[in-house]
Amino acid sequence: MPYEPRKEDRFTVGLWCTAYGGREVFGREVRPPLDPMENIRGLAACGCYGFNFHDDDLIPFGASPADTDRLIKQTLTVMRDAGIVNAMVTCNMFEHPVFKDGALTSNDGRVRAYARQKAMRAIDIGAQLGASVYVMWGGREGLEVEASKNPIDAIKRYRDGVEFLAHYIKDNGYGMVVAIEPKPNEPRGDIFLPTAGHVLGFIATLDPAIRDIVGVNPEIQHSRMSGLNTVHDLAQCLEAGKLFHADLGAQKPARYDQDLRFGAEDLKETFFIVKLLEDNHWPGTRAFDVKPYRQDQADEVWDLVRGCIRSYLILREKVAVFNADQEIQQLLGALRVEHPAGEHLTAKQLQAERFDPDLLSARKLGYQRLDQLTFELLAGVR
Ligand code: GLT
Ligand code: MN
Ligand code: MN
Repeated sequence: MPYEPRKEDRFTVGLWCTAYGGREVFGREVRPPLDPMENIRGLAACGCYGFNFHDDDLIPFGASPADTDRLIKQTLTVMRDAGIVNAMVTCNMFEHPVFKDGALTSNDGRVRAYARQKAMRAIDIGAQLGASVYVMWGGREGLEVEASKNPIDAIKRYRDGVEFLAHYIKDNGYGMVVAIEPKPNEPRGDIFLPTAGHVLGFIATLDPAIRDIVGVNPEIQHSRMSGLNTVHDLAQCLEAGKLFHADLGAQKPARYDQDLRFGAEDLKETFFIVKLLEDNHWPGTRAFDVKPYRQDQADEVWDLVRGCIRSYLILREKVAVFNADQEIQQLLGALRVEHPAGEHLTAKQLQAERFDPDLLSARKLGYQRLDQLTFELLAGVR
C-alpha cells in the first residue's frame, strides 16, 4: 500500500491531540473523554511509532505514588502489546490555577519551586516509559499587565528553572534532551521566549555544563502566528545543532493557535518543511501537534492522525520527485557560481581583485520558471 507508515518513519502524536474533546473559550466538550490506554492503542493502530504526553494526560493530577506506579506499569504493558514507544514527555504547567500567573517565572517563589517539583516528577515518569525528549512549553510564562513582572527577572528565573531541570536529567543519567517550545502569545497576552530565535539566543546563555542537552522545539503553528517563515525557523535550529524536536501541524498566519491538520495550509511551505527535514536526514521524530475539528465525531480523531501521516508521506515522495527533476535541478545547479574570491581570498588578495558589477547583475536567474515548476509538481501536473 502506498503511503502506509512504517515504524522507521518515526511518526508520533501527543495524547492531548487525540484526547482533545473540543473545549474552548466559547464552548464545552463535543466528544466523550478518551481513555489514555485506548488513546495509545489507537495511535499504534494508525501506524505511529510513538506517542508524546504531559504527565497529567496519563497520570491524573494529584494521583498517589501507588496509583502512579500502577498506571506506569499498565502503560508499559499497553505499549509493549500495541508495539508503540514513548518518544517525548512534557509537564503540564499551565492548566491548574496555581500556574495562573506563571510557573518557572512566577513572582511567587513557592509556585516556582512547585513547578520544578512537578516537572521533576514528569521527567521521572517519562524516564520510566523511555522518553528521550523533555519538552518545555511555557504557556503561562508571560503577562498581560506589563507592570506586574520585571522582564529581566523573568528571563533570569526561566534560565534558573531550565538549568535546574537539565541538571536533574543529567544527574540522574536519564539520557534525555530538553527542547524548549516557543510561542508568541496565547494563553498569555505575551509569552516569554516568543520565537525560535529567542530560544536559540537564550540557550547560548545557559550553564555550559548542561547547554549541550538543551535545544528547541519549534512549532509550525506558533511560528506562523508570528508571521515568520517556518522553514527558516527550523533551518536555523537545525544549523545550530539545536533542533531537538519539531511540532508539525498547520496554521493560517496572524490567528490564534489553530493546530490544524498537517498540510491543511500553505502547501508550498509545508513541502519545503518536509524537504528540509528529509534532505538533511534529520534524525528526530515526525511529531504532530494537531487538534481535531470541533465538528469531528469521536472516530474521526483517527482520520486526523492517519491524514497527517499520509500527507507527510505524500510530500516526502514529492521531495524525491523534486530532487530527481532534471529541469529543476538544472535551474538550481546554474544558480551556484563558485569563485575563489567567494570566501577563500585573503584580505590583501581580495583588495586586488577586479569585479564588474554590471556583468554580475546581468545574470539571468530563472526564478519565474523555478517557482512555476515547483507549483506544477505540487499540483500534480508534472
Ligand atoms: C499545548 C500547546 C502545544 C504544546 C503542548 C506541550 S501543550 O497544547 O499548545 O503547542 O506543544 O505542552
Ligand atoms: Mn506544540
Ligand atoms: Mn499549537
